[in-house]
This record gives sequence, structure tokens and C-alpha cells, in this order.
Amino acid sequence: MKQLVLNRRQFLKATAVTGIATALGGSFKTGFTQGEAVNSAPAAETKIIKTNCRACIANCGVLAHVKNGRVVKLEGNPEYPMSKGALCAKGLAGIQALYHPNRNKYPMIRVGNRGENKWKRISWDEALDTIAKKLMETREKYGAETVFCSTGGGGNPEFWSIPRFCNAFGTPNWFEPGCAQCYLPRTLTFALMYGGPDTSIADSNCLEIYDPDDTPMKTLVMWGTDPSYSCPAGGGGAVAELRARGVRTVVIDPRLTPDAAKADVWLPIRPGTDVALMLAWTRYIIDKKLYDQDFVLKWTNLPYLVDVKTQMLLRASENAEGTPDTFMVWDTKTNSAQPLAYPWNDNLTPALEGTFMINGVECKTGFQLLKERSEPYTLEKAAEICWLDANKIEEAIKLYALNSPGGISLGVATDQNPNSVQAAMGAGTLNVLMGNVEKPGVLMNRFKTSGIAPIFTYIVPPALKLLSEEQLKKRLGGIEYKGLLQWWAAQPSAVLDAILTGKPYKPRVWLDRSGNKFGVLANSSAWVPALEQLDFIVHMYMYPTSFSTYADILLPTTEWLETNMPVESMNKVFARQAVTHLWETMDETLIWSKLAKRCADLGHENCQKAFDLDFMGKDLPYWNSMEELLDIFTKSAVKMNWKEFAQKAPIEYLPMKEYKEYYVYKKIDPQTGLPAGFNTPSKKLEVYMENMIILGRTGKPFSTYPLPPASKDYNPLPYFLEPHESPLEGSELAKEFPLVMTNGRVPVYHHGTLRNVPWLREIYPVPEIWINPKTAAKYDISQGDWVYVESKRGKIQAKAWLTEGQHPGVVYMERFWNPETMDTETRGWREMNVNILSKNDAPFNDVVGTYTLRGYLVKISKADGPPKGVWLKPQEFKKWLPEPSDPTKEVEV
Ligand SMILES: Nc1nc2c(c(=O)[nH]1)N[C@H]1C(S)=C(S)[C@@H](COP(=O)(O)OP(=O)(O)OC[C@H]3O[C@@H](n4cnc5c(=O)[nH]c(N)nc54)[C@H](O)[C@@H]3O)O[C@H]1N2
Ligand SMILES: Nc1nc2c(c(=O)[nH]1)N[C@H]1C(S)=C(S)[C@@H](COP(=O)(O)OP(=O)(O)OC[C@H]3O[C@@H](n4cnc5c(=O)[nH]c(N)nc54)[C@H](O)[C@@H]3O)O[C@H]1N2
Ligand code: SF4
Ligand SMILES: [Mo]
Repeated sequence: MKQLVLNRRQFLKATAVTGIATALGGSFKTGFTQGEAVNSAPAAETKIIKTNCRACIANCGVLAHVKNGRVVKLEGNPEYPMSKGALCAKGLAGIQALYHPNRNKYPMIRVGNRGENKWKRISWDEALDTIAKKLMETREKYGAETVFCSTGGGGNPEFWSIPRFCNAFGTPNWFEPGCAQCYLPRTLTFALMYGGPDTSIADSNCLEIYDPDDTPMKTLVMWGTDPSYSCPAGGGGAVAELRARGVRTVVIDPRLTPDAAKADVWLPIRPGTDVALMLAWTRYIIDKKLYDQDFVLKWTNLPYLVDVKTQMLLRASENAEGTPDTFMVWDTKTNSAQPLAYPWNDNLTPALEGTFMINGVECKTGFQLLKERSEPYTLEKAAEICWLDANKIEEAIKLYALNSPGGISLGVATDQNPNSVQAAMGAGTLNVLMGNVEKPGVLMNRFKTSGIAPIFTYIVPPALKLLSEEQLKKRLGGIEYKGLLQWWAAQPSAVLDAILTGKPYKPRVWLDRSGNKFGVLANSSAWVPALEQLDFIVHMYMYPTSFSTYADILLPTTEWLETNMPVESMNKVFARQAVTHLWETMDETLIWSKLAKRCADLGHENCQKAFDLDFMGKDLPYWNSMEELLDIFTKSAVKMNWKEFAQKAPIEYLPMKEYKEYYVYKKIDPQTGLPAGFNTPSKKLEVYMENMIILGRTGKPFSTYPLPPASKDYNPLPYFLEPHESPLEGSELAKEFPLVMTNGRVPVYHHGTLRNVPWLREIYPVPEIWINPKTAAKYDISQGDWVYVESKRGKIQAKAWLTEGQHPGVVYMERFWNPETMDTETRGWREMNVNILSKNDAPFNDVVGTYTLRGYLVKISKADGPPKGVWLKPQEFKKWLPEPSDPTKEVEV
């Protein structure tokens, strides 16, 4: 404690100014100190090292002050183009996380019974040898597919080291609690619709928003995203800057977030009904002819004719690979179906709408089908479904549609129910209809990357080809939910089901590298009987969590202040560099390599095979240190080794103006002399998503092998699915559980992390449940009361926060677990964990298998007090304050 420079009051003050307050509207340029952007030593003994935060997925630039080998202060690096020198509370809490007395310090092996939480220190060699031996035995006895891995969504920035290990080992099974519930529905849909990034602010896309003085943007729609909470230092601040410059905003969110409070129109939607509202926006825009007609006609596939029966587009010819097929349109000049050669034919006047008989086959344009799909969703109908006011909906649509350029940013909210992919389709469609694509002021842009990408995004190649066709076909949930192929992942509920039923086979060994799976997986209690049946469990993380108590081996991993990784942000590349190294912690990217190497030494053929399928080549099938791996990238990208690069970083690889490239689709391709178009097979915006049908039938374009079809064709257009646990009249379940539960972020925690950081727990000690005062009154609940919250699946507690900013039929909570009760019967995850209530069974999303984290039914009642043993007062957290530590040298294994 003595060495800490920032005291608690200063911390609270700093977080108020640099983090949350900035996001809420303060200026970046005032209110906080910015350190000299140098890698040198301004004051005696104190070195300032440039690095990047990883306490969430935003990677903000950091200046770490290091004195006598110890990190004493963190501040924002103003060079970082997104956060511009701001840091949020989570980032600033990095010191407490790093020096936490309860870090996993050494590899440990379980002694006593599983779940007893008794451990013995072992060496890295012993730990890795034991794991590799177990892996190889299991593979031999039961098949490689019975080993499965999992990771965290915002965990180790080197995401692909897990699939790489799985592919080499030969198991098709790894999963992530985000994935189908986070981001995949959007990355998949936007990739298939236009071949560019999605519009998530929290995932550091929407790159147009970070240059507020140089954008003509007029409107920003934040749909199911709350950047002031989910990325306070970067995206949240950028949105505040845009608002300050007059950009009008619409927020679609069931709760009154800071962004909702400042919006021109706020639509407090009923959770889980977004696609109905999107279809109403679509209908209105089509009906009132507000869409960009020229753009839609020339640059989308909506005028192309679709065979109504087969749902497939009519082709005049299938052209050679790389050149788009020629599709049929209805020419209104000649009243006949005509082929439209890419990109356009001025001699034709294609119809956008209409139904036509062509050689006895009923055909409609894609636009006609979209129009018919949206037809039932009048403003009134949407108001009724979504619990909104029809006039307010109209006001929001007009604000968006009459004030271009602009865009719809879609957050994670819609990824967390079975209507997930359809919402991404709906949001993409609304951006496209308004022509909000690849021009200044819009969100769907394909700006340049360092040109050496993916080198600086994910550096470890996933080695997809190492997984055989036979093994790929065994992926749990993989045939039915082929959208998972974009991330090469399995479906968590299918894995759970397989453990419990032994069908189609029984998974036996689990390697997990993330925080607390009980805190982030839906219906987490359902995993307990599964965990009890597994032969062997490994947990790699920075701290013990509830999940660790079920493990056989614990591996200590590095905190972000101990890791090295390139970080690309807009036109610059930064270096997250290790500022210190404590105990025997190891970077996980290295752990996977070491495991693969050991499996190779035990005779595993694939692992033995030099990974020469990737550009890493024969020389580096495994890497023995992170530096060895990183050198390969920096040497090829910037002709420096990692150390030199880290010293020089950030490098600006392009001036901002060149980096922000617009109208990419119009650029002439020198090979064809035609516009390059979009990154889709037709080179048009594929709003009529025939490619979803093809994906479901074959696995194309993601599978390396042809796969058998899913049980049902995927739908090429967005459709609305009423939440399975519906609060609407006639629902039996709603009689017992009348309220709709939803979630979102709080700005001081990231997923299951940081609940063990005293200063953050002081800001937000226990989870609140947001309740409308009218609803609270019904249950005799007052502000600050303890309540029980119950769903069909379980019962937890929370503290009442009464607010008008919450619909009377909806309640809201954040995910929580309590590290302080880990040694009790509850293991810290049963008291206040909203994922005890959430729903992990069917219906799933048809394309990616999403289950339900938001928009299911609960009931509430008053409780007498807090759950036993949880810490509520600042002095109780004292035990977790940083301790002096013993920095160790590189761990040799
Ligand atoms: N009810 C409900 N459940 C949810 C959600 C919800 O909104 N409501 N959200 C879902 C979403 S969007 C997601 S992405 C998942 C997240 O679920 P997970 O990502 O599995 O969550 P954790 O394992 O707690 O988080 C891992 C965390 O480790 C930290 N970390 C940083 N560096 C490293 C590192 O080098 N290695 C490792 N292992 N960890 C590191 C990061 O803060 C990272 O978030 O949860 C999902 N679950
Ligand atoms: N502080 C913090 N920041 C984080 C994370 C974290 O755990 N903590 N996690 C990171 C990760 S992995 C992710 S995916 C991003 C997510 O960040 P965002 O994409 O911004 O999404 P959330 O903040 O989870 O949720 C946005 C809003 O959705 C609202 N909402 C709930 N249900 C519905 C619904 O049915 N429809 C609509 N329209 N809105 C709904 C919630 O009230 C919430 O305010 O945040 C990242 N940043
Ligand atoms: S938003 Fe906060 S936690 Fe996330 S990277 Fe930036 S400073 Fe770190
Ligand atoms: Mo996420």
C-alpha cells in the first residue's frame, strides 16, 4: 500500500473526470492530466512506459508510471485515436488488479475432492506434462473430440490461439459465452451482406465517430448499445463529442442510460422485440419512399428476381470464380426478364418492386419480398408489440430517415435472444436503404487497415485446415447452426447436452481460459451436474474464481500490465508491452503453444506436423516465448524486432485522411476495369440474403469442406420472433412470472472480472435491480430494499433501485458474483448472479444457435436482508488491497 501514489479519493476523482464524466459529455481536452507521450524517464527513477489497457475489449492507450519495477500510476495516452487520453475506472483499477493479493501465482494441482478448493503448488513443467498426458490418453481412448476448450469474449486478445490448438489437437469443440450471444450474429451478417465490419461501437467499429471535427454525420441511432457504459473512455466519449457538435441521436433501449437521457428520441423498447420495430422502420421508409432509390437500385441485390418457391435468385449465368454471376431483373421498358451484367446496364430500367411470371415460374424482386415481410408492421402494430408510443416511433424514424448521412449502430442487446441474426439483418438493411454506406458521415465503412492485417489484429493463425472433415462434422451444434463456422466454434448448450446425455458422444476434458463461467453462461446451475461428470478440468486465469473450485489444475495467467501484443487502432499501431512480471504467471498465448508442443512430444501427429499450412511456416510450429512469436510479425510488418517496435510504438502507418477511405466499392479494379463493388459474391449489397440459405445447406463460404444441410433453410430476410417466455396476454408463464428481465453493462466491471477490486466494489458493491416505482409499490418494495428475483430456473437476490427510467413491465440487472464468498457453500456464484435465472434451452437462433440472456420472465418479492456473507462496506474490501509483491524473472519451462 505504501508505494501507491494514487490514493482512494484521487482515484474516485480521476475516474469521475476521465472516465464516466467524459462519456457523458465532458470534453476530452479538459479535465484530466495528460502525461508526456514518451518512453523515457521524465523524473528520477520513474519510467513512463506506453502500453494499452485490456481491462475490457477497447484497448485504450495507457502511460504506465513505473518506479523501482513497480507500477505506481496509470494515465491515458493521448495518442490513442479512440480514447484520446481518457481512461475509465476499470483501466485505472489496473494496479489493484495487478497486485491483488489473491492472484493465481503458481500452477496448482487439486488435493482432496473436486470442489473442496484445496490446492498444492507445482512447477510449470509438472502442470503442463500432466495436462498433455491426460489430453493424449483421452484422445486415444475416446477420440480427440471429447476434449473441449473455452475462452472468454474479452479475454486474451489473442483469440485464435484456442481454435489453433483445437485444430491441431483434432477437436472441433471450443466455445465462448459471447459468440452466438455476442458479436457473431453481427459479424456474420455484415460479412455476408457487404463484406465489411459491423456497426458496434463497443467493439471499436463505427470508425467514423472518432474524428468529430471531420464528419458530416447528422444522425446517430444507438440501437441496443450504451457506449457511455460499455466503452466509456473511447466510444462513449466520441458519441458525447458528436452530440456536442449537433449530431442528433436516437436511443433504443429499455432503460434510461446516460445516452438515452441525452437522446433526441428515446424508445424504451420491450426486451426482445427489436426485429418487430426494425420491420416497422423498414415499412415506413419503403411506404413513404424515403429510401435512397438510386443507390438501392444500382448497388443492392434488391432489384434481382427471386424464384418464390425455391427462394433462390434467378441467374442468367454462373460466372467464373471471382466474377459475379449475372442475375435477372425485370426490365420495365420491354416488360420482360433481362440479365443485368455487373455492375449496371443503362439500357435497362429494372423494376424495384413487383411480382412476375417468368416461364411459368412466380418471381418477385428481393425488394418486393422485403416489402411484403415488413407489411404487417405498421407503426401501431409495432407500438403494441414493443410497448412503445406510435408517434414516438414515427418521430425516431423521421429523425433518422430525413437527416442523412447517419447510421444505425447495433449493440450486443439483440445478440442475446433467439432473434439475434435477424436483428443484425434488420439493422444492416436500414443502413443500406438510406444509402448510409461507404461515404463520409456513415457507420458502414471499410477503412484501410495497416495493410499487414490480420497481422496486427489477431496474430496467431487458426490453422483451420488441420481439422479433418471427419472431425469438423463432429462439432457439437455445428451442422445445425452453421453461422458458428465464421468463428469456427461449437454451441455451448450442445456441449452441455452432450456431457449430460452422452449423445452424440460424451465430452470428458475441459480446458478453460477465462474468468468465471458461472457468471457468464446462461442457466449456469445446469453446468454443475456436467462438471461433476468430467474426467479432468483445467482453468487458466489471473485469479481463482467460482469456476476454479471445480478444476483439477489451475494455471496462473498474466494481467494486461504483464503482456505484450500489438494493438491496431485506426491509422496507428501500438504496443501493449509488459510493464512488469509477477510470480510465475504466463501469457496464455504461450500456454497453448507449450501444450501443443508437449502433445507433439508424446507422439501427436498433427501437433508434430510443422504448421506449414500457415504463413508462420515450418520454423515456428510452436513458440517458446512471446517475444519469439511477436518478432515474426514486427519483422515482416515493420522490419524491426518486437523490442525495437515497442520502443518506437505507436507508429502511424497512414495519415488519417488516407486511412479513412470512402466509396471503396466504386474504385476501379484494374483487372476488370469495373468498379470493385462490395466484398460479396455478387459484388452488390446482398440485402436479400440468399447466401444465408447457401450457408445453411452447405457451410459455404466458411467451411473448408461441404457439410450436410441444417434441418431447416435459414431465412434470407429478417423475421420477428416473439420471445419464448412472453409477457403478453395468454401466456401461462406470465401469470407466475410477470416481469421481463434484461441486462446491460455497468461502467466499472467487465463481465465477471474486477469484482475483487476494492475501489470498484466501493463504487458498485452489489448488483442493483432497476424497477419502476409503480411496480415496486405493488410488491411493497422501497428504494434500497433487498429483493428476491426468481425465474423458472432459480432464485437470487439484488438491491432495489427505483427509477422511472424503466418500463413497469421490465426489470434490469447486471451480472455479478461474489469472490468474497468463494470459500462458502455458494462458492460465490449463487447469491446475486443473474445467469442463474437466464435461459439456455431452445428455441435457439436458427443460424447461430443463440440462447436467451435478455428478455425472459421473472418475479420479484421483498427480502429481509442481503445474502449471507457478502461484503457491503468499503472497510470489508480492505483485505483485497494491493500487497507488496516479489517480481520474478521470465518463467523458464
Ligand atoms: N446474463 C448475461 N450474460 C452474459 C452477458 C450479458 O449481457 N448478460 N454478456 C455476454 C457477453 S457479450 C460476453 S462477451 C460474455 C463474456 O464472458 P467471458 O468473456 O467468458 O467473461 P469472463 O470470463 O468473466 O471475462 C474474461 C475477462 O478476462 C479479462 N482478461 C483480460 N486479459 C486477459 C487475458 O489475457 N486472459 C484472460 N483469460 N482473461 C483476460 C477480460 O477482462 C475478459 O473480459 O458473457 C456473456 N454473458
Ligand atoms: N463496462 C463494461 N464494458 C463492456 C463490457 C462489460 O462487461 N462491462 N463488455 C464488453 C462486451 S464483450 C460487449 S459485447 C460490449 C457490449 O456493449 P453494448 O453493445 O453497448 O451493449 P450493452 O451495454 O451490453 O447493452 C446495451 C443496452 O442494451 C439494453 N437492452 C437490454 N435489452 C434490450 C433489448 O432487448 N433491446 C434493446 N434495443 N436494448 C436492450 C440495455 O439496457 C443496455 O443499456 O460491452 C463491452 N464493454
Ligand atoms: S474503456 Fe476502460 S477498461 Fe476498456 S480499455 Fe479503455 S480504459 Fe481499459
Ligand atoms: Mo460481448
